[in-house]
Amino acid sequence: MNLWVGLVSLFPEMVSAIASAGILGRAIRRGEMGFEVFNPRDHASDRRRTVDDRPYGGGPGMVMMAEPLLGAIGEARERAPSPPRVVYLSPQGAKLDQSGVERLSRLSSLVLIAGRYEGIDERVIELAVDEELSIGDYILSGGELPAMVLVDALCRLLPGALNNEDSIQTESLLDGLLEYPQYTRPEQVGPLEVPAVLIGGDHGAVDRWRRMQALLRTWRRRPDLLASRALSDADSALLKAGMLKAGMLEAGMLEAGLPQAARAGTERRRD
Ligand code: 9WO
Repeated sequence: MNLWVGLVSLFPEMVSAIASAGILGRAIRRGEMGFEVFNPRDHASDRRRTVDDRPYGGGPGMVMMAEPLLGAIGEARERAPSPPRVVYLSPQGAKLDQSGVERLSRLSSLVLIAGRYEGIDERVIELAVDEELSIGDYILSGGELPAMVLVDALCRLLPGALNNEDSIQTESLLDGLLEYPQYTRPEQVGPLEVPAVLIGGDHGAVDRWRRMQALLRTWRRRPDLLASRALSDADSALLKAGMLKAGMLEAGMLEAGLPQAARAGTERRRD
């Protein structure tokens, strides 16, 4: 097993459903990823199995109690094949990106905590959490979906999970660019035809076209991704040629170097 993940959640049926489908389900069934769910309700101390209580200081809603959570985290630690890193998914966390997923994929054991209600008792974070992560700036009804987003992203990086090294290599963001547009049969959909270069059989031309499309898309939609990365001479030339062809630039405009990223993203959206 490459990576063992324990997930602490009040909704085990919800996460098990996600964990049984698709590439993730296959990775778990094949034992490439270990995956177990731990329910804080099994660690409640009263007859009614209470896991939430009202916030000290007042205010709306309920807070997840420390002890059932700590009990479930403890059970997950015991089950983990090696001392795990403990991650709490919350809007207060640092933003997760592909490099963060890669870092976590190098661990051998990981415990994820999915919160519910208005959050968890802060002392759980102080006592048992190594790291707080967010998958984006929005509020959900619980941390289960963010936890499974992370698990899904992780499983794709494990050896054998995608059974296809190539698609990992060329995939979106893995070399820091957005993906090029893709087409399959038929050649014509309504008024739209597949770009001729993709049908011509010139594989070098296909590669250059795709790279140019990826660069153009990234320039227009996610200039922040280009700003933090130096373009090779070949990529600069491709981007320049693509921009000229798309009418984004007048000839000669680029002689002083590529325009600032700030100008990008203001262009019309169609490629
Ligand atoms: C709701 C709320 C209502 C009134 C006052 C304070 C409040 N805080 C919250 C809140 O943050 N609820 C969270 C719901 C508690 C933890 C689980 N929930 C959650 C996790 N929503 N969104 C996430 C999340 C996690 C990771 N990345 C993006 C979103």
